[in-house]
Amino acid sequence: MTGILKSDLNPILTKESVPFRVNSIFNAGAVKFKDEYLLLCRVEMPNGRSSLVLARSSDGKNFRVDNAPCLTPTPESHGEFYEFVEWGIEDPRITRIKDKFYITYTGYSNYMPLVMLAVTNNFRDFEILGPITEPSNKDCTLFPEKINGEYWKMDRPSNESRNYIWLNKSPDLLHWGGYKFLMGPIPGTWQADKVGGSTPPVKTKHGWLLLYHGVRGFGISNIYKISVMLLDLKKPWKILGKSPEPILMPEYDYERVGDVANVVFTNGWVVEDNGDVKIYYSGADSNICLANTTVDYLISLCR
Ligand code: BMA
Repeated sequence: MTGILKSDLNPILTKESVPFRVNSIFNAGAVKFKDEYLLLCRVEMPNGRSSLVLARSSDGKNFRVDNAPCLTPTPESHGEFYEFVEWGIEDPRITRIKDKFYITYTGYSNYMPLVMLAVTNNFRDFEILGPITEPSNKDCTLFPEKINGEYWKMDRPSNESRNYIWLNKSPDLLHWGGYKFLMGPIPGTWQADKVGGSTPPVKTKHGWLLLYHGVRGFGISNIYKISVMLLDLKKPWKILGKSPEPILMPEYDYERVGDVANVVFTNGWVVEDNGDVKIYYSGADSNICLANTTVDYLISLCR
């Protein structure tokens, strides 16, 4: 396949697909686990605070949402870390490291958003490891293996005028340092105001491949689009190439109309062994959609 094909089934999940009362379902982390495709979806509850729920599929296209959330922002689930998630948990990204699945997600509270880390090996029991940034920071993805003996993550510290992507490293996934600047917005373009990492990086022989997002503000509204970049395998703070143009943008009603208009946003993809890629993205912060492409095509856009 050359190109990026939005599925005819889109949106593949909406609030009507959820067996309990929610305001919306969107921004899912994705993984293949025991021959099933799992989406770890953000559900915004009617009170406006988000939890995470699993949706399951055998073909990667037709998903069934579980009857109840698997992770909630409560004192029971988060213990000593509850203060960081009191206003909700959002936008999970899943990285498999050996036989464990690490989940980076946004903890939202009076302190503003920060990055939380949890780990699971069965998607039933989640051990909350705590915050791995200070606020304000989000859009965090972990690299799936050590590079030069250390773990690496990408995140996006921000304030009113700075929304730049940084890399940093850790010996144990909990203590982070060795900061490296990766990229910032590009004035006058579709990514003029904000950029952030989207999907966890995947190793290819040409480099680390990942999707990222860019934002441009027009008047009172922001337009979110998605693009792709390739990072050096040994020095991941070096960008080998990126697509100058977005690869996914809001076009259809289900991407333009919803709680937040004109947004396509992704935090999960499944890269198959044969090079096929399933991008799970959300339209207008209100649903979950699928786009199909290949690793080879994405790499060709970066070179
Ligand atoms: C980002 C995140 C996402 C959301 C996007 C568009 O800052 O909060 O959860 O999808 O904005 O509203």
